[in-house]
Amino acid sequence: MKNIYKNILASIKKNEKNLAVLIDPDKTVLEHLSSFMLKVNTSVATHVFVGGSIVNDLATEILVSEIKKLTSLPIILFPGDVSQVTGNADALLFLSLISGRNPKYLIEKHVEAVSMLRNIDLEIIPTGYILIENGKETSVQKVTETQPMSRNNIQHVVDTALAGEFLGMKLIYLEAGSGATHPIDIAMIYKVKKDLNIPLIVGGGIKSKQELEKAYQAGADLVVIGTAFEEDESFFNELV
Ligand code: 1GP
Repeated sequence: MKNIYKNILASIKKNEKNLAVLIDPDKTVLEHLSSFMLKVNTSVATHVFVGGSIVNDLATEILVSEIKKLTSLPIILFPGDVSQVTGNADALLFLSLISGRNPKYLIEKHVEAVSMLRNIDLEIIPTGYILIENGKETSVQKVTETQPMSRNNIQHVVDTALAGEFLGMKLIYLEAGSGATHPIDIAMIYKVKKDLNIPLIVGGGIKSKQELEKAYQAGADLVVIGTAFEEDESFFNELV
C-alpha cells in the first residue's frame, strides 16, 4: 500500500507546497540523468513526474528504473498513452481529459490500461485533466484531437473542475501545456481552488520563481515544471 495521495493531503494540511519536476522520456538523455537528478534532489522538489505526449515504447520503463536508483522522491507517472505505464513507478495519474470531448481520453484508454494495471503495484490516482488555451497549439491538443478550454471563461473551467470532483476524481490538473507561452492565470487558479475540495495541480509554462510563488499564492497545491529545468538547469539553484 503506497501513500502518495495521502501524503499530498497531509502536506496540504500542514500548509506545505509541492513541486514536481517533470521528466519527459522523449527529451531525456540517460547519460545526463545522474547530474540532473542531483540537482532535483538538492532543490525543493517533492515529486518526480514522468511522461510526455509522444514517447517511444519502453523508454518510460527504462527511464523510471534509472530515476529510481538516483532519488528517494516519489515517482509519479503522468502518461500521454497506455504504453507509458510501468510498474517501476510509485503512482499513476489516471488521467481523464475532462476539458475535451474525445471518448478515447475519457474512458477508452482507461479500459485498455486495466489488463496491465491489474498485474502491477501502482497507486492509481484518478485525475481530472483540464487543458487551457495559452496562445499556441499544444502537443496534448494535437495528440488527443481535443480543443482546450478558453482562458476567458473561468466559470466554465470552475464548473468542469467541480464536475470532475463530483465524478470522484481525487486531483484536478490545470494544464497550460508544456512550454506554454502563458502559464495558467492567477485568477483562474484562485477561482478553481476556492470551489474545489480536492488538491489542485497547476502546470505549463512556469519559468521563474516568481511565477511559481504566484501559483502557490493563488491556491495551487502542487506545481509541475518541466521545460524551465530542461532549458536551464541553473533554475534549480533558485529553488534550493
Ligand atoms: C506539462 O504541465 C507540464 O504537461 C509542465 O509544463 O514543461 O511548460 O513546465 P512545462
